[in-house]
Amino acid sequence: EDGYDLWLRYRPIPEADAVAYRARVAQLVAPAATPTQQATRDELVRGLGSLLGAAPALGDTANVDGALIVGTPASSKQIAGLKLATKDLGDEGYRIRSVTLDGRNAIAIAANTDAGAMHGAFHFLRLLQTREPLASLDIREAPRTQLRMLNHWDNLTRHVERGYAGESIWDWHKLPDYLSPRYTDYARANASIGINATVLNNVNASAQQLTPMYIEKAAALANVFRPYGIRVFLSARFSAPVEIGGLKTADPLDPKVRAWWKAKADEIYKAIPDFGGFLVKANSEGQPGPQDYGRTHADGANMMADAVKPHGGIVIWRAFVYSHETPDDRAKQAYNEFVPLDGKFRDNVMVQVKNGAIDFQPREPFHPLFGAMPKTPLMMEFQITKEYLGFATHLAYLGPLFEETLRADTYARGKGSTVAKVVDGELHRYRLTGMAGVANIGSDRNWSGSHFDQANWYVFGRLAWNPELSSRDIAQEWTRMTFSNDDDVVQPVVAMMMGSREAVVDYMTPLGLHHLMGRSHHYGPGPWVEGGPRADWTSVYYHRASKDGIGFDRTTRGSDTVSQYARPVAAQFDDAAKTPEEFLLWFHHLPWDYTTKSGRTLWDELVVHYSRGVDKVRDMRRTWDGLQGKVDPERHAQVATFLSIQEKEAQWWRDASIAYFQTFSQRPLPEGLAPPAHPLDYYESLEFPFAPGNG
Ligand code: BDP
Repeated sequence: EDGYDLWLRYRPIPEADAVAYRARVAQLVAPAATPTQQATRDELVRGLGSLLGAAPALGDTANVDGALIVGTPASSKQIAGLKLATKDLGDEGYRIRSVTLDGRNAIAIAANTDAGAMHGAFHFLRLLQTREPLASLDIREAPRTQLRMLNHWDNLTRHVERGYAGESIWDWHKLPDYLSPRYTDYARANASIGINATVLNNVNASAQQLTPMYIEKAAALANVFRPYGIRVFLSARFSAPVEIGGLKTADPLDPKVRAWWKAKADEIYKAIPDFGGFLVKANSEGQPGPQDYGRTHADGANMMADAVKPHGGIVIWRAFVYSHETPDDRAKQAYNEFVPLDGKFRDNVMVQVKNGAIDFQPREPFHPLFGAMPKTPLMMEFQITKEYLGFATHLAYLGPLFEETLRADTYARGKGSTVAKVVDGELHRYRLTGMAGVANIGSDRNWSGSHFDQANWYVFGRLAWNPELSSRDIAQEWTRMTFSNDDDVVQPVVAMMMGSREAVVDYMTPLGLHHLMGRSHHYGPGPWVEGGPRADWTSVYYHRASKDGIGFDRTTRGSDTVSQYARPVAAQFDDAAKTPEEFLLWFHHLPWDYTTKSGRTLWDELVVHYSRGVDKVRDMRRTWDGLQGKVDPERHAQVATFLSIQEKEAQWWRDASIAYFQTFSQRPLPEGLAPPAHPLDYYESLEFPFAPGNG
C-alpha cells in the first residue's frame, strides 16, 4: 500500500458482505463502442472484479436477475426503454436506479451522454467501496458547476511552483511519444470525482508552452484525457506575441497582436479540437499584461476571448492582482480594479477569484468580489497544494476551509446569498460557472506528497461538483475508500481530519492573523519579516504589532476594506464586538489587553490559541498511534512520521510567534503555559534556502 491507488483501491469486500453485492451485480451490460464507453466498462470490470472477487459476466442485454446496465438512450435500447435519462441531468449528470426489466431485478445507470454514464459508474463503485446497500437505489445527480478544474502550477522544467509532491507529472521531454500510464490513472482519478478540466501549466507561464512543439505535447495529453471527459486548457503568457511571435508589442488593441492570437488559437484547435481555452495571470507579481500598454484587464481578456470564440473556447482571467505602488491595502486592490469592469467582458470570459483577498491563507474571510460582479461569471479558485498550511508534512484537511468559504453569506441579494450560490451561478444567473483548484499532484508515488493530502484533491472535486456538500460527509467517504470501512478507523480518522485545519490556524495564524510565513518559500514562521523589495510581501505589513496592540485596521476608521462587502457584512466586520473572533485581527487593530469572548486579554488569548494548536497535533498523533494494526503498516508509518514532523513544527511556530509578539506585548505568558524553548534570535536566524516549491 504505497498510496498510488488513491481512493480507487477497490480492495475485496469481506466475504460475508460480498455475497449480497454479487447478487445485485450478476451481469454487466455496458456498451463499449466509444472510447468513453470502453473506459467506463473497463473501470467497472476492474472495480467490481476486485471488490467482488470476480468481474460479473458481460452481456449485450440484461437477461439475468441482478444485471447492472449502463448507458444512454443512444447506446442502449434497454436504457432508452427505461426513460430515466431526463433533460435535467444535462450533459454530465446521471441516474442510478433499481428497476425491473422483463420481470427481473436490475440496476440502471442512465445518462444523456457517455460522460454522464461514466460519472454514474464511478458513483456506483463508490457505493460498493463505502458499503452502501444496493437494494432500492434512486440517485439523481447533476453537477452544479460547469467547469470543475485543476490548475497545475507546473513549469516546462518539471519544477512545480508550490509543489510538495515531487516534480511535475508531465514528462514534457518524453511527450508526445511516451504516454506514461500515470496520465490515464490521473484521468481516472479526476473523472471519479467529477473533475472535467485541467490547466497543464503554471499561471506564471512560459511562452514556450504555446510553440508548436509544446502544443503537440499538450495534444497528446488531451488525447489521453478525452475519453474521461476531461478537457485541456493552457496558461497563456500575455507577452507571447513578442517572445515567440516576433512582434514588437503585445498591445491587445494592436491588429497584428489580435491576428497573432487568432492564428495561435486556430493552430491549437487544429491539434486539440476540444481545447478549453486560456487561463491568464496578467499584471500581477511582475507578469506582463494589458496595463503595460495602458489597456484594461477587459481589453486583454476580450482580445483573447475573440480568438478562441469561433472554436467555442473561453478565457479565464485571474483577479489575483495587486501592486505595491498602490498605497491602498493589498486586500482591496482586486475589487477596486475589477468591479468597474463588470459588464465589460465578452460572454466567453470568466474571472477567477481566490477564496480570500490576500492569498490562500489558513483562514481568510471570503473575497469581497463574490457578490460584487453580477454581470461577470466569477470562478472560485482554491489552493489544494498547501503552500501556506505546512506543505505536505502537516496534516490539514481543507474540506472545512472550502466549506467555510462556500457557505459564507455575501448578502449581495439579501440573506442567503452564499458564495456557493455566486459560484454555481444561481445568484446572478451566470452563463458560465466553475471552480478551480491549484493542484497538489506530482510525481511522488502517492501523487500528493502525503496520504492525507489526497483527501484535499478529493474534497475539491466533490465540492466543485456540488458546493453544498458537507466536508464531513466527504471526509467519511474518502476515509472509507482510502483506509478502511471499519468504524473504529473511520470515526477517529474523520475526527482528526475535521479538526486538523483549525489546528494549523491555531499554531500559525490565530484570531485573524495572516501572511506570517517565512519570506518567499513560506516555510515556517516569519512574523519578523520586513524590508525587501515590497512592503506587501512582508509580515509586519499584515500584523502591524506594536506596543499598543496588534492587527490590521480594515474598518471604516482604517483602510475601509470592510466597505467592499455588502452592508450587513460590512457592518459586522466594522465592529470588533460583532466580528467573528476568527477574523478579529484581520479587520481590527486592538490593544493587548482587549477583552476577548473568553474573558481573557487578547495577548493571553493569542498564546492560548498558539498552545492549543500544538496540543491538537499531539492529540492527532495519539489518535493515529491508536490505529496501528488497523491501517496497513506502510501508510501508517509514513503518516505517523509526518505527524511527528508536524508536532515539532507546530511547536516551532508557536514558540517563535510568541517570542516575537512578546517583544511588543511585554506581558508574561498566561499561567501554566510554557515559555518558548529558545530566544527570539534563534528563530530569526534559521534559514531555508532550499525549501521546496519556491517560485
Ligand atoms: C501565491 C504564490 C505564487 C503564485 C501566486 C499566484 O506564492 O507562487 O504565483 O500566488 O497565485 O500564493 O499567482
